[in-house]
Order: sequence, then structure tokens, then C-alpha cells
Amino acid sequence: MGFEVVRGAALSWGAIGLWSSAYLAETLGSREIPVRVGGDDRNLAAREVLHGELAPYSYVFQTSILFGAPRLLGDLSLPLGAPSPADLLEINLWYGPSGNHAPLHFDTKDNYYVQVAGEKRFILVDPAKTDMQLADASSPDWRKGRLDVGSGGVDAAEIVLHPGDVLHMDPFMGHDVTAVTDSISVNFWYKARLDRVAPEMVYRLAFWLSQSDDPKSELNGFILPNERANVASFLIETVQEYCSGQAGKHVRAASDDWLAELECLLCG
Ligand SMILES: O=C(O)CCC(=O)C(=O)O
Repeated sequence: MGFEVVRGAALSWGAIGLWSSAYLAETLGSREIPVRVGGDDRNLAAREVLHGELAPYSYVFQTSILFGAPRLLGDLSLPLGAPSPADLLEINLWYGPSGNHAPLHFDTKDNYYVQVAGEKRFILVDPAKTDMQLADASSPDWRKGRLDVGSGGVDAAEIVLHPGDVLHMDPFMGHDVTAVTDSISVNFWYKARLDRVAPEMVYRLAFWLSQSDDPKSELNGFILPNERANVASFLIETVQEYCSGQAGKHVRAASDDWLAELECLLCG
């Protein structure tokens, strides 16, 4: 698990120097995009959000470019060193005014984050090494940390991205993100290599899958290097092995019903 910053790796992309809130408003027009205003999530017309009165307050988060705004694709490339395009799950747009804050959380995907305009600060925490104070694995907030990343003594890395910089975060890497200035970014989510995920996080993932309506399709977001290896079997075996070696606080015994149920749902 880890992260890597490649400074200026995307400087030659068409989006750099071209994208602004006005350009995005023109290009996306009346298309509805997800916007967080205060604590309230809404879908609003891009032009209204990016051009209008809402602009100073709104956080455009995780707007699909790949499926929702393909006209923007021509201004982008695939990040250098990224996995095969066959494993690409999503390309998202993030726009936020200065001070905009996404609190500490992790995602289950391989993330290539590209800064297009303005500056963004990432505080990176590895949940396999540092107690992010995660909610119980059964909580809907299982990916959110409660650790105060601003307090001293936290084992965290701080990175400020400038236009053209690319940050690669492994799946399950904790991140707390703040716009230092008005900021536009794009991120590429790829399928996660399950064999690279720490066993405790595989355990948490398995528990979450056991609560999910469609665990089989959720598991499509994960891969193994060896095509013959079965992702579902690997997941179950990793959790069994992890549980057998633990009497720890987060861990339920491997004999618990949920693991058997999950095994039926995934492998059956
Ligand atoms: O840029 C942001 O505000 C948040 C980005 C994020 O959470 C992500 O890329 O997973």
C-alpha cells in the first residue's frame, strides 16, 4: 500500500491551462451534475453551478466524465503508468472553491488523481499502519476515518498538488483533501489488485460485501494478477486466514454466519 506523486506528468494534456469553471459551464451546459452545497447533495445543471451564484459555495464531486460528460475526454489522456484501459472503472471531475474539504476516507479502487487547475492538499494515511479510527466494518460509514489529521503525532504524509501533477494512491489509502485555491481535478479509478490489499482491509471489505445487495457485481471492481485465480475464493481464503490469526477488536470469528453466507453468494 502506498502512494506516489509524479510532478508535471500531465502538463501536456489539453485540459491544463484550458479548463476553468467558465469552460466547464459552457461545455457541460444544461447537463445535471452532483453538487454538494453545505451538507446537502443535489443534482443541478452544470451551467447554473459553475457559472452562477452557487459557484463560490458548491463542491462538484465525483461527476462522471466517462459516462456523463464524454465531451471532456478529448482534453485528457490516460495517466502514465496506469493499469490497462480494460481495468478502467471511471473518470471523475472534482471542482471546489478554495477551502473546500473532503474529510478523511478511503476508496476501494486504484486512484490516479490529476490536478488540472489550482492547488489541492492531500493528507495521506495508511489505515493498515495507522489507526484511522474507522467505524465498525458493519457501518455504512465503514470507509470514513475519524482521526484528526491536523493533530500532531499522526503518521501521515502531506502533499500539495499543482496543475499537471499526478498522485497515484493505492486502493484503501486514506485521504483527506482540501482545496488550497479554487481547484479543478480529474481522477481515474481502476480495478484494485486484491492481492495488494492488507488482510485487515480485505476483512473489512468482505464484511461490507456480506451486507451488500449484489456482492458479486461489487467484486468485479477487483482483480488478481493471475487470470486463473478466482477473486471470490482469494477473498474468502484471505479472510479465513486473517480471522484465524486474530482475537482482535475488529474481528469477528471466521465461523460467524456472515462469512459462510458470503461464500455462498460469491462462489455459488
Ligand atoms: O478532490 C476531492 O475533493 C476528493 C477526491 C477523492 O476523494 C478521491 O479522488 O477519491
